[in-house]
Amino acid sequence: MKTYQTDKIRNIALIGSSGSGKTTLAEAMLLEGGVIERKGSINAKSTVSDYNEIEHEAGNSVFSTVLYTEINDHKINIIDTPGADDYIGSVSSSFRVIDTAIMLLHAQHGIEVGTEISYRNCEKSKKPLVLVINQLDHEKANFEGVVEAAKNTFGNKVVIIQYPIGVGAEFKALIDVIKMKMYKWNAEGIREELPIPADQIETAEELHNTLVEAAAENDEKLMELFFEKGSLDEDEMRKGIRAGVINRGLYPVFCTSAEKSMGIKRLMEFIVNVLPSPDKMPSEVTIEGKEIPTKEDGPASLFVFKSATESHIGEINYFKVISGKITEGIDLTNNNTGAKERLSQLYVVAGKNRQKVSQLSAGDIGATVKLKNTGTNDTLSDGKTEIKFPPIAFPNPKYRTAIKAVSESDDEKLGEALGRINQADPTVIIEYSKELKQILIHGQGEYHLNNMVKWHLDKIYKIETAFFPPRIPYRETITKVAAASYRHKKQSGGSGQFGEVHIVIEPYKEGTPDPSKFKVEGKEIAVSVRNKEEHALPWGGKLVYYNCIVGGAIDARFLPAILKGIMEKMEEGPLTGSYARDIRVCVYDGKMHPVDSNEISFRLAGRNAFREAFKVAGPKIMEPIYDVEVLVPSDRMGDVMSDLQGRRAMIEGMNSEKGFEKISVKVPLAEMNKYSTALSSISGGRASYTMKFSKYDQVPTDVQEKLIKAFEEEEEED
Ligand SMILES: Nc1nc2c(ncn2[C@@H]2O[C@H](COP(=O)(O)OP(=O)(O)O)[C@@H](O)[C@H]2O)c(=O)[nH]1
Ligand SMILES: [Mg+2]
Repeated sequence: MKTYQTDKIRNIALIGSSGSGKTTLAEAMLLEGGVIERKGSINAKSTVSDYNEIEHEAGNSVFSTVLYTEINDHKINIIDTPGADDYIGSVSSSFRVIDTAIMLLHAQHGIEVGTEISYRNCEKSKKPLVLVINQLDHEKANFEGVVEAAKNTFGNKVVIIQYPIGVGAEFKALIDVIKMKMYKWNAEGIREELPIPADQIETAEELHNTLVEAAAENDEKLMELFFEKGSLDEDEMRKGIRAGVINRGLYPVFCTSAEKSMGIKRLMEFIVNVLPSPDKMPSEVTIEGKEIPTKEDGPASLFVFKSATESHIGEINYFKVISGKITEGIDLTNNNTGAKERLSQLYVVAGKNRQKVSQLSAGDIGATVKLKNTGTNDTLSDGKTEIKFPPIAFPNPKYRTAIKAVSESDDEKLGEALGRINQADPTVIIEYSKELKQILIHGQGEYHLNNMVKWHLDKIYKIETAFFPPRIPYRETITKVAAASYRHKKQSGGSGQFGEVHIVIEPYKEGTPDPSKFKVEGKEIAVSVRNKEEHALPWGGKLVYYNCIVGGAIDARFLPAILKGIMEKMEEGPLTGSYARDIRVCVYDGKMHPVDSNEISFRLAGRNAFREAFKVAGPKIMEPIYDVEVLVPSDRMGDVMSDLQGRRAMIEGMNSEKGFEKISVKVPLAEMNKYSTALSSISGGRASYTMKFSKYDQVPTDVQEKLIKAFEEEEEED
């Protein structure tokens, strides 16, 4: 494998909805470049890109796959991304290292939800975009319809570079309005370059002129030239198109049939002739804000964007060279973990195929193995420069499940396996919840966790696990003032235990003045505050603790013990065992025994007094509420809305955007269990959603009663 200099490298990602043909297109590009000799197929489970067993079972891409191909002395690094929303994580990391996104549109379906999602990701990343209308050999292909829909969705940045002559079984040729040539495939699939036939000249010229104008618009000098000459030559057009693509003012449209390898070579030529090399794009910026130019003669640095454990090689790290040259055997420092790493083997990777290389230049993408302590998001550089590049921004999780090993003896193994799965896919987040007493895994959808994670645990790590619905992190609080006293007394042989406390509790609200008297059930209790402690609780909200003891009824040294007892109950609320929050407690009286009083007695007295008071203080259960945003095709709007209403959703707003409705709602977490699956079945997989924690709110009375009852039953069982 030869080494490529920075200006001979192009980095692209294939994005777009599931089924549009990304993996098949990648395969066709590898074949065209001679990287593979025969073309695999999705149906025969033999593509280079979908090489994981899980992808064979699923029938589509689950991971982003790094691939490369070669054409005209250039190397094209391709990242084939999965279309399904569940696997969005690897799309985020791909965007981090590529320079241009190539978005496939299915020639029959045009703009799908997956297209919309891909487009939004692309906009966020501010990367240039090229459109490819694929499956033009499909019997229901509709080129004009798809272009029209694309213009409606993406605006008039959409500019045709190629159009097909005939679609479906008739798709045998396309006309290219940069080259002003016709490409025709004969019965053997061999491409011929022909002049544009007479009946197409008018259309081709019209489109050519539109393209020339669009190209000229991006460069003042070209614009002047265009006015002078009335046209631009091929080189001038390329220059204008490149400028337009880079500043995202132009989305050129190409035509392919990935399945039949039509239009592939021309697309690859465009990628190397017109699309930017890594050094033409904005430089990477370190966390400290320092620009690192993509140059071969700079200091060696690289960024790890993916790490995975693969069956035959173990751990493999995929990286992009940010600056300088990475040579075989180079010694680098991992600036995130401090590890000194020797990169004794360098590879370029095409899915399951790997090729050793001796050097990779700035801007190139490669892989290495056997590093000691390096993973996704780490920056490695030569000792002289201690730089760190910002981590990849992964989307918030929106689906969670509890998990446990069927056999307790596998607990440790499970922990390790989950750690590795998180390394390979950082959108799988592992949480050991002390509060819920469960291991939770968070991810992007039911499929993501119940299938992808489960599959790895079963097949790779061989751990039998059970998945079940996670508990909801409820909170408890009170709504009115209440008083209680409790005497803890125990006489057993020698020394006994004695402690008595009298307390008043009331709801805590930010900014209310300290108490001087309470009215409890008609009685008035006057207090004077001697000491105040304000505790911000680790689970949110506050506990304010007042010492209002008069006349030394209880020694000050016992007050921490009383607080400890109260905290124990705050950690395990009286209604459902959930955390309590936002309460003021005032200890105003009590009794001591000269011999028997000790810390444990006051801890227990405090705990029990608090529990008694809590029960009569109008206790309420609070539940987490999430902001949920659903993107749904207009024709499925009604079904999605009525489903949401069944989930106690509060509608916050609705917006129409280009055939889609964006619904913003607040929904209790307890009602979001399996939402991704439900939404998918209501919308035929055409909707998507995001969710984010918003606040805690009181649950309705009927729900509260159910929860208390369930907790009591659970307690009895224990
Ligand atoms: N007829 C036709 N089928 C295609 C074409 N490209 C892909 N396919 C088929 O469409 C299905 C989805 O393709 P795949 O490459 O997995 O799509 P991806 O999800 O975007 O990666 C597979 O069955 C392919 O064989 C094409 O250009 N024409
Ligand atoms: Mg795929």
